[in-house]
Amino acid sequence: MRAVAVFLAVALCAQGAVIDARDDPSTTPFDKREAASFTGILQSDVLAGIAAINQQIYQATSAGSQWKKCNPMNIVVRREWSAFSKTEKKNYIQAVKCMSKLPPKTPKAKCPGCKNRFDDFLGTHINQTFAIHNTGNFLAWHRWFTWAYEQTLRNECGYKGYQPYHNWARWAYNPMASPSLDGSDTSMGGNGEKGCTNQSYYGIPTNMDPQIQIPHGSGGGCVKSGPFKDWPVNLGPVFTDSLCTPPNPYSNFSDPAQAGLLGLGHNPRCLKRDISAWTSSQWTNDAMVTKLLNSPDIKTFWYDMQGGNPAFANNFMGVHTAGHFTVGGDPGSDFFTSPGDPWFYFHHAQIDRAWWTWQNLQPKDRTKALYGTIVIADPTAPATKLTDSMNLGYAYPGTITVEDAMSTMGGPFCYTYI
Ligand SMILES: *[C@@H]1O[C@H](CO)[C@@H](O)[C@H](O)[C@H]1NC(C)=O
Ligand SMILES: *[C@@H]1O[C@H](CO)[C@@H](O)[C@H](O)[C@H]1NC(C)=O
Ligand SMILES: *[C@@H]1O[C@H](CO)[C@@H](O)[C@H](O)[C@H]1NC(C)=O
Ligand SMILES: [Cu+2]
Repeated sequence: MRAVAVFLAVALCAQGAVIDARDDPSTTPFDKREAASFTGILQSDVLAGIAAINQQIYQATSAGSQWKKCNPMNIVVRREWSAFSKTEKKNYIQAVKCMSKLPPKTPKAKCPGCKNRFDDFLGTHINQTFAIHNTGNFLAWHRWFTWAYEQTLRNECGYKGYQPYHNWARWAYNPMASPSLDGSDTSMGGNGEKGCTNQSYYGIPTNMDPQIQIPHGSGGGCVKSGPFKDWPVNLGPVFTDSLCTPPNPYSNFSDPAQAGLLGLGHNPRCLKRDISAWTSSQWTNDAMVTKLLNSPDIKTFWYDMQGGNPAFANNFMGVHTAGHFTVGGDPGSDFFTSPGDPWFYFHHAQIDRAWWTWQNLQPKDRTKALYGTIVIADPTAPATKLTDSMNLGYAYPGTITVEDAMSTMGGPFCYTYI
């Protein structure tokens, strides 16, 4: 238990020991409360801090054999990008670029457009899109996917650190000021140049039937500054919201010869972004994230994260879609191809952190809580089971079960968030 005590102390300090005197939230108007979050401590981070402590206590007291494999002595910590030193940032950036220079492991016949190791992950995500979004395995699969990407940065590109995340609420009112998107040489690149100006909005869920219309921001064109200005985007689109994206050579859904290849042809182009504070300020602010984390059950959490039920009605985007459309553009606006923008992994690490927080607010009841079916947005399909197997195609070897991915201290994992 001594180790736990040490961990708790560390976790408490890291969460910010100084809780400043703030206005009573119940009497502060909504907009003022939001502004206060900037200088004070985020409610969603307080919940994450409680979750970090709960998880260690739960694992120590009830997950006996697992605790021997993963405990505060060997657990690794994922941090926000703003907590990385300049050197740590440069090392991460260098490793991501390295992945784009290593040869792909996916056979050409399976993914003609996969040109590098980074594309292996993107190709897998495109190929499995209908089985991993709006499904019961959505969170588990993406937890594993993000972890496998982190492992690949470390094992194949010499990276010594861990996957950073983007704390949505912290930058919700000005995402372009976040160190991951400020365009500096220690960022993941900034906004795109002004472009795609013949398009006035991006429609959620689709341009044809928009429930929400995201106004065109100040970008839309290629990212032309920062470390990712020459970043190659090779695959997709499949379902992009950017009308300025040329079609993939394989994009005919009614051609049986293209089945299994949709979006996987070579379509080389620049990385485009249209960073949207309009989106992040409304749906990834601290109040929104805190509400999500206070979901009473997995069904509520699952729907709330992905745009409510029915999705995107009631002018509600949910943190998942809103995070993607915080960068938008191409490939960011295409839920098949979004991992073609390396910032994807910052967003999905935060998705994972939100799930981890929710789980560990009540670890006994929630660690294995599952909701959803095996087919995208199809409630009539068979329910996802803890015993269902998952794979990452050619991106990463092996299979694990959904159950293996329910805890960040179980299965192949041993990490926490600060
Ligand atoms: C906008 O311009 C792009 C070329 O930059 C073109 O491909 C696209 O079809 C245009 N969209 C509309 C709605 O006119
Ligand atoms: C898509 O494939 C179908 C079936 O092969 C074919 O009839 C159709 O013409 C194709 N559409 C386009 C736009 O090429
Ligand atoms: C796509 O999925 C199918 C079916 O699971 C699999 O056979 C194929 O190898 C996958 N292709 C890629 C590029 O991962
Ligand atoms: Cu995804």
